Formats: sequence, structure tokens, C-alpha cells
Amino acid sequence: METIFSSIVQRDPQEKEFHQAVQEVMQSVRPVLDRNPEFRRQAVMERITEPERVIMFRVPWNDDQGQVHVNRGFRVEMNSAIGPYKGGLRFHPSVTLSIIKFLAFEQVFKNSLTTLSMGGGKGGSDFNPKGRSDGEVMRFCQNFMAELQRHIGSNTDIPAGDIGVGSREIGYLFGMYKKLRNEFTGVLTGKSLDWGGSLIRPESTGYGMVYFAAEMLAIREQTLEGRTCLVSGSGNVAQFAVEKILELGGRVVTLSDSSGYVFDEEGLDRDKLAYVMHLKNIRRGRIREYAGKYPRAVYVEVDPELDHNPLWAHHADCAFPCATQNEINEKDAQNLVNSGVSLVCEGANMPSTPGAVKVFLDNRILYGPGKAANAGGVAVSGLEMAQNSMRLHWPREEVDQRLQQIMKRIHRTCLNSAAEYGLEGNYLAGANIAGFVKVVNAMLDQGLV
Ligand code: NDP
Ligand code: 2IT
Repeated sequence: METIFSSIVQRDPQEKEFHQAVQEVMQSVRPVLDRNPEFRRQAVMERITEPERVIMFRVPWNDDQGQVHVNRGFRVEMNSAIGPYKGGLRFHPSVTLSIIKFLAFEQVFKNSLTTLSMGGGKGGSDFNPKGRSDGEVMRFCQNFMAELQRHIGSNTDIPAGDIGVGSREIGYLFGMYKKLRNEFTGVLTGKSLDWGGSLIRPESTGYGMVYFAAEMLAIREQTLEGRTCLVSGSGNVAQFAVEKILELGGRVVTLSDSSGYVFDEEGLDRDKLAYVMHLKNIRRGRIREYAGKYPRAVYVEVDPELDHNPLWAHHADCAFPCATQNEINEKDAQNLVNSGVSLVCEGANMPSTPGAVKVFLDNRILYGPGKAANAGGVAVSGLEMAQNSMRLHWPREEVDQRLQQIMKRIHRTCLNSAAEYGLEGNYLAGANIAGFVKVVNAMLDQGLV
């Protein structure tokens, strides 16, 4: 295993996030490889960590003043053993090939856990939509799709949203695909309802994560009722996580963005959440404005040089990181444990560093890893694809019921797979093992391709 890992690092030494994601999975699946010696001869680890295809392209576009900009576009088609590539697009200045490869790698196991027929992929660009007009975003999306359309298709590769890609961007991307290919198909998910979207898709990642957390708590005969919750982020996942936590009787006291966080000791309620949704989705403003609107809340600017994020030091019962990768480091994790948190459930992808994860596992925190806990988003994307193929729409209750069943099943699968290897209660090991075994078996069935 060590040799395989060092050759992965040597091949692409700068891809730190990708190495982090690979190392975590490799550690978890070691007992599976020990039990299956033929996996070594078949080089399954080397095969599953090498993308089937990597696409990188230039995206030139004009701003409103006529200035030309050049960004880089990516699509990593990681694994198609169990279905067409599926995974979101991220538009954020921090995007690199390493970030997209780690996300695509995580997506393979996550999609496998959903039980739906979806392989793993991810894409995006270092384009920064912040402060850009609708016209600028539209022109960027059109030029991005001018290239991406050659590589995707409703039975080949089906992108969706992620950070910086919401319904506005999906609309512009879909419009350009349709114009270039002259076909109206379910090539993207997260579409608006009037033209092929699914009910509950916007809510699904946040709702699904909270359903997963409720399942974890139920194991200890607990519920979210009356529990104080720290939530980070204030985008799509955070917003609907808050909505579901409130519905289940929990108390949410924080939200954040990349500049800082708000602490509202009184707790959010439906009206405050509606304000946040309008602020972030319509006005595209900053979370600091929340403290202006609700003066009893405080806004804390977060210094990126600080060795911890004070958001994670507030007294609470549960923590839901819903912003970005590596937002909880070892010190933050220790702060969470010290301030009484007994459940950490990840809405974001890989929000906890390896040091933080170790703190959670050592302290027997109920720890729900992102690839299991946030799988509700891509699961409902899978349901959107099913509805598009049938050319019909399921009602809200039906999609929500299916989402709840899928999250319950993923929770159970994690526990069962962990127990099979003597790792009772370790959701991280369970998620990695279950996701891995299904994909590897499919790869072996299909031969060397
Ligand atoms: P949004 O773009 O809607 O929101 C992202 C939020 O995270 C914003 O509040 C943003 O703040 C904050 N954020 C982004 N980058 C950073 C950073 N570098 N440091 C601190 N905060 C940051 O994205 P989503 O809500 O869709 O995604 C959030 C997370 O959930 C991501 O990790 C994503 O991969 C994951 N996820 C999303 C799914 C989905 O269906 N959308 C499905 C599964 C996982 P700011 O406004 O300042 O940028
Ligand atoms: O990380 C993720 O699972 C997503 N951004 C959603 C992917 C999808 O295809 O819906």
C-alpha cells in the first residue's frame, strides 16, 4: 500500500488534496485487500486511483467592459464501472486539477453508496463568479459549455452544481448545450422545475445530511430536538440543512462564508432563514449583513492566518460543516470535543483534515463522513435523471420519501460494512469499504478497460 501511495504522490507531487482523499480511502480498505489477495494481482488500487479521462481546456470570455479574460476548465471522468460519470461543477478561484481530482475520487464512492447507477466525475473552473454580472456569468458559462459539450451526454457524463454553480449557472449551461447539440435531454441535473428539474433537488443535500444525522443519533436513542447546532457555510447545502434542523426541533446558532461567521445566540428561525436565502441567493450579499439586520447576533471576521476557526469553539451538541474542504483542522476538532459536541456530520466534501478525523474517532464522536452524509444531493440528481428518462415528474412527497429511504439505507450500509471488518460504529471505514467493494467488483467483471 505504501509503495502504491508513494508512486501516486511521485507521479503528481503537487496534488495535495487528491493525495489526502486517496490516503484516507487506502487506509480504510486495507483489510478488504488483505482478505482478497487477487485484488493485488489485479492492481485494483492503482486502477481506481487513476482517472479514466482528464479534460482540461481554455475558457476565454469578455467582461462587461470588453476586457478579455482566460480561465481554465476541467472535467475529470474518474470511474464509469457502475454507471455514466456523474458529479458536480465547481466555479471558484481556488479550483485546481488537484481539487477536481479529489472531488471526482470521492464522488466514485459516494455514488456507489447511493445504490443508483452512477459512476464518478467532477469538473469546474477557477472562474470567480463573485461580483460578476449575470451577463458575464452567462458568457462564461456559454464558453465553458462550448468545449464541455464534446465530452458529456445524458448516457455518458451528467454534470450538476457544486460551489459557485447553482440554478442560474445550470440554466446558462443547459441553454448552450441545447443550442449546440440541438437536443433537449437530461444532460445536467439541478435544472429548474419548468424545464426538467426535480422537486427536492435544491433541498436534497442539506435535508439528506440531516436525515443521516438523525439516523446516527437514533443509534444512541437520541434526537435533534433541543440540540444546539453549529453550521458553517451559507450556500445551498447550509441553507437547507438549517431548514431541516429547525423542522426537527434543533437550534442553529452559526452560519458563515469565506470572510467570517455570525453567531446568533437566540438561534435562527424560519424568518431569519428566509432573510439568509434572499441575502445569499437573490442579492448575492455577505453573511456579515445578518448581524446588521439582527443586531443581537455578532459577526466575527475570520483571520485566515489564525491556527483555528473560532466558529468551532462555541458550545454546542452537533456540528455540520457545509462550506468547503479542510475547514476543520485538528485544533478545531479538539475545540469541538472540548465544547461538548458529540456529533459531526459533513455536508461539505472532505471538510475535516486527517488530524481532525482522528480526534473525532479517538473521542468516539458520532462522525458522519461527507461521502455518506452528503450523498442525498447526488442521489436526488439520480432521481432527476430517472424522471427525465421517463419524461414525467414525481410529486415532492415521493422524492422526499425516496431520499429518506436512501439516506437510511446508506447509514445502515456504513454500519454493516464496518461491523463486517470488526470496526463497529466507524462510519468512515464503513462508507469507504462499501463504496469501494461495489465499484471494484464491477471493474473486475468488466475486464481491463
Ligand atoms: P454554495 O456555493 O452554494 O455555497 C458555498 C458556501 O461555502 C458559501 O457560504 C461560501 O462562502 C462558502 N465557501 C466556499 N469556499 C470557501 C472557502 N474556501 N472558505 C470558506 N468558506 C467557503 O455551495 P454548496 O452549498 O453547494 O456547497 C457547499 C459544500 O457542499 C461544498 O463542499 C460542496 O462540494 C458540498 N456538496 C454540495 C452538494 C450540492 O448538491 N450542492 C452535494 C454534496 C456536497 P462565500 O460566499 O464567501 O464563497
Ligand atoms: O458533491 C456532490 O455530490 C455534488 N456536488 C452533487 C453532484 C450531483 O451530480 O448532483
